Order: sequence, then C-alpha cells, then structure tokens
Amino acid sequence: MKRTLTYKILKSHLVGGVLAPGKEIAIRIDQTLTQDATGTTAFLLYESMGAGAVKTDLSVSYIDHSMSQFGPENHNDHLYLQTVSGKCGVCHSSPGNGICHQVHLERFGKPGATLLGSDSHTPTGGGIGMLAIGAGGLDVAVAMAAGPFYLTCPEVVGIKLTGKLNDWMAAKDVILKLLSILTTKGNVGWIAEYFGDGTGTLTVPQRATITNMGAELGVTTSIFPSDKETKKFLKAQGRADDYKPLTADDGAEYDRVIEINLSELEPLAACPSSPDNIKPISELAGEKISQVLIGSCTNSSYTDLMMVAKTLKGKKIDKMVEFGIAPGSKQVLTMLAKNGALAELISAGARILESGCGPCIGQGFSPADGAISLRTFNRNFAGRTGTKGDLVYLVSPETAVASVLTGKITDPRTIGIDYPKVEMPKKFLIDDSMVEKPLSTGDAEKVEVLRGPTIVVPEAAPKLKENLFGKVTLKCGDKITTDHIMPAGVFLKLRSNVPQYAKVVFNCFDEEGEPTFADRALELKKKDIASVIVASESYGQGSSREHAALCPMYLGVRAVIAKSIERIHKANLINFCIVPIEFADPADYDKINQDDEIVIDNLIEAVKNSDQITIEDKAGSFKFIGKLNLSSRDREILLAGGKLSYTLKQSNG
Ligand code: MIC
Ligand code: SF4
Repeated sequence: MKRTLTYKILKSHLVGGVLAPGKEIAIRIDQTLTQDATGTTAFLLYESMGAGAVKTDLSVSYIDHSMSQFGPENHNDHLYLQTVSGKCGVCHSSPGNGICHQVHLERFGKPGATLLGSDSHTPTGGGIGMLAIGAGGLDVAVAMAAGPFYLTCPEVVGIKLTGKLNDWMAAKDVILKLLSILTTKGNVGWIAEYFGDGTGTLTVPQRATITNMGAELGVTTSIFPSDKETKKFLKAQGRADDYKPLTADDGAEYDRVIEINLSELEPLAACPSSPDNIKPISELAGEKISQVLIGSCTNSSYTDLMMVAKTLKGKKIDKMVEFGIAPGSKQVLTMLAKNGALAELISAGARILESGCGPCIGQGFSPADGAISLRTFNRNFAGRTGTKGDLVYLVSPETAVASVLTGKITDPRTIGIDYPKVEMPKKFLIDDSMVEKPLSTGDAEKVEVLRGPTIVVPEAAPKLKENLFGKVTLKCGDKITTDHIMPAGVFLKLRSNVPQYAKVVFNCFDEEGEPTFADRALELKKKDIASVIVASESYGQGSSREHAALCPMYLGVRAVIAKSIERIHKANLINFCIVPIEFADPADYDKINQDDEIVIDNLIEAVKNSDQITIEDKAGSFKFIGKLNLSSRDREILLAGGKLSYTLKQSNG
C-alpha cells in the first residue's frame, strides 16, 4: 500500500489501536514543549502525578508568553517553571530566548519525530517533517510521564503545491488561500499533508509559516516532507545529524486533494475578525491604517525580518502608523543586530520588542478605537488585541512592510521596489546559553522548587452525578474561541490562580451593571445547580488553553451542548470532567435558551454505555436528543472524574 508521510510517522509511533480513519489510536511521544501561560498548570498537574523525571527523549519548557511582568505573578511563574524543570529533567528556555515554536524549530525539532505541545501552534514543527500536535497541558503532562497520546486516527488531506511563488508573494498567502478554501470550521480529525513540486521551492521558515497557521483550520496538524531544504536548514543550525529524508510514497492516496498553484497566488488578508475572512489585498488597497506589527510564531524568522529590513533600508515609515517588530528568537535578533539590519529597522521608525509573543496575545500595542491594525500574526479573533471592536487584518510581512511605507493597505507588488531576495544563511548564529539543559539525577534532586504565593494548585474535578440538574448560564453562537471563553492579555498573569482567573470567564459577554457570567455560575454552584453552556458550530476554536475548561469547571459548568466542538477543547472538557454533548439535530439549538432550567437524567449510565442522551426542559416545553461522541477512553476519563484522577487510578493499578 502506498502510504502518506502522516501514516508512516503514525505507524512508527503506534502503541495502540489500528490505523483506520475515525478510530482512536495511541502514539508514543518523543518530544514535548510547554510554554509559561499553559506550563504552570501542566507542571502542577505533572507534579500531582508524582512522576519524577520526564521519560521523553526531550522536553522543553519555554518562557515566552507572559513577560510583561506587571506585579509579581509572571516572575513567580518563571521561577517556578525554571526550578521545576531543573527538578524534572526538562530543558528550560529563559525569557528572551524566543517564542517556543520558533526556537523549537531552530534548535530541537527532528524530522520523523512526534512532538506534543501545550500550545495550539505546535504544528509549526511540521515545517521540518515532524508530526507536531497541540494539546491541553494535562495531556502534555501525561506524555512527559511516558503516557501515550490518544487521538482520532486522521483522514489526510493532501495539499498539492505546484509552481513557484512570484516576487513579493509569501508563505502567508499560501495558508490564507487554504483558509479561504477550507475555512476554520469542519476540519476536525484531518491532517494536512503538503506534497507536489511546489513544496521543494519553499524554505523551512516558509513551510513553518504554513504549518503554524494550519492550526487556524482546526486540523490535528500539518506536515511537509523532509528534503534537501530541510537538510540545508538543519545543517545551517549545526544539526545536520538530525536530518533524515522523509516523503510520502509516490502515488500515496489522500482522502482528499486540494491543489494550489503557487505561481497564481495574489497577496491576501484575513479581515476582521476571523482568520478565514479572506479578501485579496487588491480589494482592500488604499484603506488607511494606523498600526503595523511584524512578528509572532507565524512570521518572525530571520528571512522574514531580513526581507523587511532590506525593503526599509534608507527609507522612513509613514508618520501616521505605529510600527512594532518582535523577532521570533534570540538567534534572529542577534543576527539582525550583528549584520546591521536592526539599525536599518530602527532608523526607518520601528519599535523593537523583545523576542516573545507580546502583542499577539494582547500584551501591549492594543490599537486605538476604530484604528486598522495590520499584523503578520495568525489570529485576529475579536478583542484579542485588548481593544473591544478591534480591526485586525492578518497579512504577509511583504504586505505589512509595503503598507507601513504608504500608510495604507498596499499590494507590495505596486510599490516600485525590487523584491529583496533573502538567501537562507549557510550558518545561523548558534548560542544556546539561554537554554538550561537537564541536570544529572543527583543535581536535580537538590533543586528547590520555588512556589510563589500567586501559584495555586488547581482543584480536582468533581465526579459526575447520575442526574444532572442545570441551568443554561450562557447561550452563544458560532465559532466561539477559547479567547472568548478565557481572555488572555492583561489577565494572562492569573493563569496560575484558577479562582482568580475564573472571575473573567466569558467576560466578553458580560453587560455593564449586570451580574457577570462568573457571578451567575457561582451563585448556581452554591445551590448545587450545574451550569450548562449552549453553543453553535465550532465551539472552542483557537488556543489550547485548558483554562477554558478548568476555570468553567471551577465555576460549576458540567456540560457543553453545541452543534460541534473543536478537537483540543473537547479533549480539555473531558479532562476536566465537563460532558461534551452535540445536538443530534442542529435545529434543536433554536429550542433551548439562556436561563432555561434543564434536566439530563441517567447521565452516568449514558456516559458508560450510550451514544445519546436526552435533554429536557424542566418546565416541559422541550425534549431533544444529544449525541455523546466519545471514545471508550473518553468515557472512562469522565467516569473517573477527569484525567488526573483517571491517570492516578491507572498508575496505582
Ligand atoms: C494563542 O496563540 O492563543 C496562545 C496564547 O499561544 C495559546 C496558548 C495559551 O492560551 O496559553 C495557544 O495557541 O494554544
Ligand atoms: Fe505566542 Fe501568538 Fe504564537 Fe500563540 S500565536 S504562541 S501567542 S506568538
């Protein structure tokens, strides 16, 4: 049988189940990554498992998200993560070393290996032929303790790339094109595998932009073959030994094929406020802008920023635009500093930010009311910038730099500048001094784990009850992202303190002068009434943050009833014992309303044995069927009271 690259890697890591689309499989995880915003919970839960030193080939803990440090919380988290990493045999990447995905690609990722990361953009590693998957922190903690990762055996969509990108066209335009075709909805359970002659024309950083933003499709991951470009990149990173060639078999059969001719692309933008709201730049050109930001794990590579610096050389940006650049890693920033490109950027008018997530996660640079912000990032969910009603357009660095010169949305092909081709360096500057390597067992034992007072161990999930009596605390619409459920930005510093962080669950829906979602849910919890969330399509899109399950769980949310639920969020709900229910008939969504009191009888019995469950209005005005789309393991986890209890039960026999 002619195999896809995806199936080859899955096969070599399979430890349970059979490789048949739609069936649950278990795979061995070679590497893990965590970042600070999800990492504290992941490590607190890891410690609760009493697992000792990590059992993976490599686990890296990055500090890159929460670096604004207003108040002691962030630094408390950093110190905890640094010391707990030392204790558990985990590499620690210090703040300033760079964004987890960029650094992992540069310094650690390996073709053919599996990577599980507590961040939804972990698929960036697919750019060098890794099978790299995002998950909740608890799933990553289990993988660090040698537990397999369970997933639905995917269907593979082959993305056939032909042709070659023209001047001023970018990898970002490729993934925006794909988002215009596949959208952010309905791709759960798929993996996107790139093949065709066009793949060989793309460099590793370009491929990584595409696999990174594949997260926005909602697919499990995206992957490119490992070929001579991969070899060139790894060699330039001083890691030639990590290279191995990997491709799909000739004539491999994909479950679906989408063809994109790179030569025919035109510059695109994702318009407010969804990554799949795609329009050609030609339609938007001339629109006045107030802000341009270049960076994030999608577009902050050395080659991206060199292209920007070369375009700006000797020029000044438009006076009405504020311009920020966040280089993806210390490697990128140092190289720009050494070759003079940084000076060109500063002299053109850029504000240089530290290497980290920064404005991508709402830490600074919130745009003015009504101001258009052009960003090379991967997400433009409403309000993610910290400004209500924000107007964020996601574009390529090429479009961003052209626009910062003119002060308007601009097609880079029209600015009359020759495209500054940037060659991949033969050798990247290698300095891993901001990565602490795992200690010897003796030294690890001596490490004192620092736990600042703002770090609170999360409460265990409560057990399911046979009959659920609840109230619909919120009814929401389509595409509710985890940013809606659990805002980041200024609240990011509360990630290690669930009772505090839970106060802002769904705060985007709170009305001034009215009790907040959290108040309403806690009030019900006191009376032993469960909160139930009702949602439409694609509930839980976006980030992997398990706080979007953990904090609602703390507030007493016990079930989510939606038309569809996204992969990582559904797993997080199960991990924290919130029952994910899908409408058997989507039309039933219209029957149920906020504040309805509902009854779900025989819940435990249904979770044990049934694929469906009856949801009834207490007042008797409706009754409908919900689907329990659960694997037998999901059922066991729910019945055990969540994944932590399940894992402890398993390890105690
Ligand atoms: C994001 O881009 O939304 C984040 C912040 O990186 C999240 C992780 C988090 O919420 O900490 C993600 O993508 O998973
Ligand atoms: Fe950081 Fe933004 Fe990437 Fe998330 S998407 S990891 S916040 S840079």
